[in-house]
Amino acid sequence: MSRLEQQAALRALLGQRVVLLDGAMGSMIQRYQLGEDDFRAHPGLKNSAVPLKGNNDLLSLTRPDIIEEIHLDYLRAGSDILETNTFSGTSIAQGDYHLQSLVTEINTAAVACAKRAIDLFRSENQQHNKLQATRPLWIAGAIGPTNRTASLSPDVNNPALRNVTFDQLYTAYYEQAKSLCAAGCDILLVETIFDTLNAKAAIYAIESLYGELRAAGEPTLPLFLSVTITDASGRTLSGQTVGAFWTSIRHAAPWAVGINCALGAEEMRPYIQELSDLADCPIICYPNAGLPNPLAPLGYDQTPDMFSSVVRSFAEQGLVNILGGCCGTSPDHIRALGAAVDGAPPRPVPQPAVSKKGLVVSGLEVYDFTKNAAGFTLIGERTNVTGSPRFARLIREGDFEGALSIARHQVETGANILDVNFDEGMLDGPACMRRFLNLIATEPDIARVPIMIDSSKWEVIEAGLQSIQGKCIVNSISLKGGEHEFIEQATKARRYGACVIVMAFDEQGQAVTKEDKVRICKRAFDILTEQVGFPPHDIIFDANILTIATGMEEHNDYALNFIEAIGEIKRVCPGALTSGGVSNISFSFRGNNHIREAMHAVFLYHAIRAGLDMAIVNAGMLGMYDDVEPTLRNIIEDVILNRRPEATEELITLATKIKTESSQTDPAASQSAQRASEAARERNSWRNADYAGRIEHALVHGITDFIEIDTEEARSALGRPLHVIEGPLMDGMKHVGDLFGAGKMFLPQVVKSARVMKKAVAYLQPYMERELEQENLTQSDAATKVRQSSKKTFVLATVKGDVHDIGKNIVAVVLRCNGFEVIDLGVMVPCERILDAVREHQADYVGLSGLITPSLDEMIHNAKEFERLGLEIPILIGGATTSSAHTAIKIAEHYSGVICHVNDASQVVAACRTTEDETGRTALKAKQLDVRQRYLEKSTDRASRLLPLSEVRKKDANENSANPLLNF
Ligand code: THG
Repeated sequence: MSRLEQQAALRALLGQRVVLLDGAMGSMIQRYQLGEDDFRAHPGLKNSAVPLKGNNDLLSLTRPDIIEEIHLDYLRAGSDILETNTFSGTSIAQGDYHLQSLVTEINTAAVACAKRAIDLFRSENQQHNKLQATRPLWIAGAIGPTNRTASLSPDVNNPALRNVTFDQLYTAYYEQAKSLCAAGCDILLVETIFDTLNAKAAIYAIESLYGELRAAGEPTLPLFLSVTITDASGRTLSGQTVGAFWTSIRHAAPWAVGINCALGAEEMRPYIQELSDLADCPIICYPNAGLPNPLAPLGYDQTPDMFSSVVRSFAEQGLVNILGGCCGTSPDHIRALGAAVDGAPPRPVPQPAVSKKGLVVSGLEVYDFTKNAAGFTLIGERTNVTGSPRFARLIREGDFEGALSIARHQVETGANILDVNFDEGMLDGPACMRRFLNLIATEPDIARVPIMIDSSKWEVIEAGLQSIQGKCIVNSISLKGGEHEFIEQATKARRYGACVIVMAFDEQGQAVTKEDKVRICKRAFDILTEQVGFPPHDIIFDANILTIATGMEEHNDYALNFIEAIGEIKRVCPGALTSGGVSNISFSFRGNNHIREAMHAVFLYHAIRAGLDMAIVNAGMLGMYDDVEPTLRNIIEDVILNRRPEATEELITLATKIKTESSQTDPAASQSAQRASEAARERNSWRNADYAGRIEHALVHGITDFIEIDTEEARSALGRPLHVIEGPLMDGMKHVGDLFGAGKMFLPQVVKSARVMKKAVAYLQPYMERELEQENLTQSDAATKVRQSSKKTFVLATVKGDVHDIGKNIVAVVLRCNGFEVIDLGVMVPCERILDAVREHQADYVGLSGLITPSLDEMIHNAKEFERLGLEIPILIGGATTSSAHTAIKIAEHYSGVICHVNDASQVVAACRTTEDETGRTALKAKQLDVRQRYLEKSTDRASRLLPLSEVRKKDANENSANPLLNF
């Protein structure tokens, strides 16, 4: 079959029944119990300096027989679509093994394995089962998320930092997608998306590739996108809701969109429901077999029957079109799934409903223009170096954190969207844009809203587009530089998934008359919809709000021209929206905010009635038409609508009068100023609580402003700095942990809490050191003097064979925030290096992290080595597949020192405390012994009655585990 026939067959099948994907690759590979040699069986790999075991993508080159066999097993189980063994097939992921140069080979070999499996499957059925031998099958090239996030900072002290750029991701995704396409797969599947900005880079890369294919007259491939919802709050790792994710990637026009991996099928249900309600394309869903459980025979909680009965209900409810399994699933799961959904109708793919055709943008959350109750959208203007002297000063002085507070204030006072502008000669525009947007991304109460990237320089806009995971608004493009440039910029904006503001400019300059405004907008509209493929609702026209009441007669019609153009533009450009920069109108009255606010209120009243959809305004300073004093309002109305030529003169006279009066009376008399100060009072009411309440509020809301004052108050009340840490600070963090666990906070918020904690501990640090000095002086004991610092040292490592470190890095952050000295040895750390570091740094604790199941064995090996060498240091165990049961049963027995499992990063400090004192240690050891004994009793029982030993031995593993972040 040709590619196009393959695609037609897929569409047809999607209309007939639920299509079956395969299950996990990693778990199956684990059953073969491969060793380092298996991963090196290739000329280029023999002498690798890094251990390669665990780099499963290599097996397509070194043990293609195994990969083929696994694919074949899935085909026999009924899979319609095979996923290639290329989850880590980008130069970024392979970089961990110094194997960037093998990317093309790895992807090519992986597709070949899937193809050979299909050939084998067809030939084994050729004789006896024609139906099986001829059923259509597809190969989906799997593209994982890489192990870096473009929207999160790897360093809590530097929230603007990123360890990967959009360009780097673009290059890596492009290379992988190109290899997969060239090798002949049928579908591209960008999966396990934990950061939408990563996915947007993948989409951009794939779109570039498809552009080349189209130019060469070749067909493109269907694109599937699958996100993973890691937080109990229903958010992605980088903090987006399901709706915000869909809004951010919708421009890719995926063939299918869905959810995979994460917490297990049952927990996924509300999010699949949500996505199914939104998406006008097929839904793909492949959950884990429940939660990782290294003690379960297959490494995960759910048996094929349990798994398929939950997932079947998705099909019964009409929520899904493509079903399969992620971590912990096997051909048996897929076989059971196939039987369970046999005969179930596929979800009917909805046509985009009329109401869904409006403009929707997103930050961490969705902003739907059609659902705005006010019927009008406010865009905050103050984060603009030319529009706010204060913002400009903060940026010039490099105080980006201070500048953030302006953004926050705009959101708090009602901005639905933020306009961000760095167009000033002395600034490095792209760098400022990147840095500021990176900072915003780490502030969930600001990042909640969508961003409007405001610049007259395309390179600044592009820097902005590469820094935002949500769907943003480009402000602006125009025909000023001719059609070629216009089309080029619009095409790029679209590839980044943004909508655009089009200014009513053309090659001749800015449109002033109503006719020119309408004509230019219509010309732009036709180009965008017909040549660039822009949906009309993603186009916003700005017909130029120009300054009136300047004293020049030819300016008197400016406001009226704008207002009258609005309705006409919307009539000739159906579906498009309109916007404008309202504060421009009143520049003649600079310094007289009373008059300016009144002008804005009156102007907006008329513009909104004419159909204006949104405006760039000073969000906290908007008055209401009805509140404007009637005499003033009348004159302003005359000026705006140009009803009387002498009105401008009268307004100027009145303005002078009002200005003198107001400078004599209360300068804050304006109503909006009053409202703003009320809002400020409301915002600060938490300051009335006692210090513990205030500390808790600051931690939960991530507010650093007062934490030192409150910590000091707690210190003087409680006497000792340690009491503050162990009391109100730990209580607050516990509350944060509880909220996180309950899904009421999401990760970027927790990271902010950690920053508040860090500031408090840093404040207390000198007091703790002083206490220690005094102790030393009074005791004059040589041994106590040795330890000048109260800092405890923690050696942390992801164990050999494992490259996952997102969770481990968060643990490091939490520890550092709590005053620990952290020696982070990185990933794939052999036991000897951990031992060396423990000795060299005289460590107080060691933390072993791992995400994939084989790491559990490596941890056991570490424990044995520590024991052999007579160490007694507490060992902390963490990572997605680890558990307190596994730690108790399989690891603890090999070590006489204490070994403690840590469930998530928020608990690491508490775990350290447990291991510190004798009672905690004894209790923990007793509990572990009890768990171990009960398990032994049960399993001897079970082994003799239920399971063949071979089954028990087969342990499951997986690369893309359940929840890389909550665990470390
Ligand atoms: N259309 C589009 N984008 C725009 C504009 C537009 N972006 C910029 C601008 N115009 C809209 N933003 C502002 C921001 C601030 C002001 C005006 C427009 C403003 N600032 C006060 C001043 O300069 O007098 C600041 C005074 C102060 O804070 O002391 O008026 O039209 N698409």
